[in-house]
Amino acid sequence: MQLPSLFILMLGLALVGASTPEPCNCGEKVSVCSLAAGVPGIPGHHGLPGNEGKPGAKGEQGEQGLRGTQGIPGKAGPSGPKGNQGEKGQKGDSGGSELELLRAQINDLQAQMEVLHGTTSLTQKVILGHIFPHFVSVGLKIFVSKGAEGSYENSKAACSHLGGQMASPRNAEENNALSKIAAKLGKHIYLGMNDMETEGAFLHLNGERMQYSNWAPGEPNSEIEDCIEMYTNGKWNDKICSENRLIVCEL
Ligand code: MMA
Ligand code: CA
Repeated sequence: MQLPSLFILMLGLALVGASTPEPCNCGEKVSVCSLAAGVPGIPGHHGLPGNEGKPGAKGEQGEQGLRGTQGIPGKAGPSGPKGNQGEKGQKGDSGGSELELLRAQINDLQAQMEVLHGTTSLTQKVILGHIFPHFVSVGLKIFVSKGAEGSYENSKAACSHLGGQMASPRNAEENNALSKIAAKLGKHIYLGMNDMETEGAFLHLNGERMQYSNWAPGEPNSEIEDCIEMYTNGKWNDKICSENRLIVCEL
């Protein structure tokens, strides 16, 4: 070791020995304390992910899927030996095998849709029947009732609470379907339409002008009767809105 280096080392050692370390009061002198204790190192990196877990138990076998659609035709086989020439045939229909294939696939889809429609309408009946002891389905509409009664405003609130609205038949088919519930329970039903705003101008709940009606003879006959009740025979009568009538909603 050369002399200047040795000198520097000696000087360094003397300085370290001379400094009496201060008592550590970390609350007040953070920088001094951390110097005395050594600067903390940079946190290490995250470890690598652990090994993969064991595979879970095998699940139960699922139900059989729906029948698939017809596949595209396979490749043509090798040609056979040449046959004798036949008689000339009649002119055939235009279009090729691709069109026939599409037709077959559409037929397939139609058959599958019929099966699906059957199962969904059955499921709907089972589920709806549990919630609503009285219901009738007509086109895309379903009239439902739990058998409870209420005023026009009560019924309106109850039906919107269900996510539907008061029964509002818009044609003879719907009116006939709804009348079956009235007849079965022997009760009158308030319909959704009313002429509260303008006497004689019956409106639907969405504000549309009423197009279809099935008034009983002589009805509507009163300015103070702003609501409509359906009789058990399906005919309509304008009626005050505060009576209690069978609550039937449409979904
Ligand atoms: C009669 C008839 C109706 C009217 C009710 C009121 C029973 O039917 O006049 O048009 O709405 O009375 O209760
Ligand atoms: Ca009336």
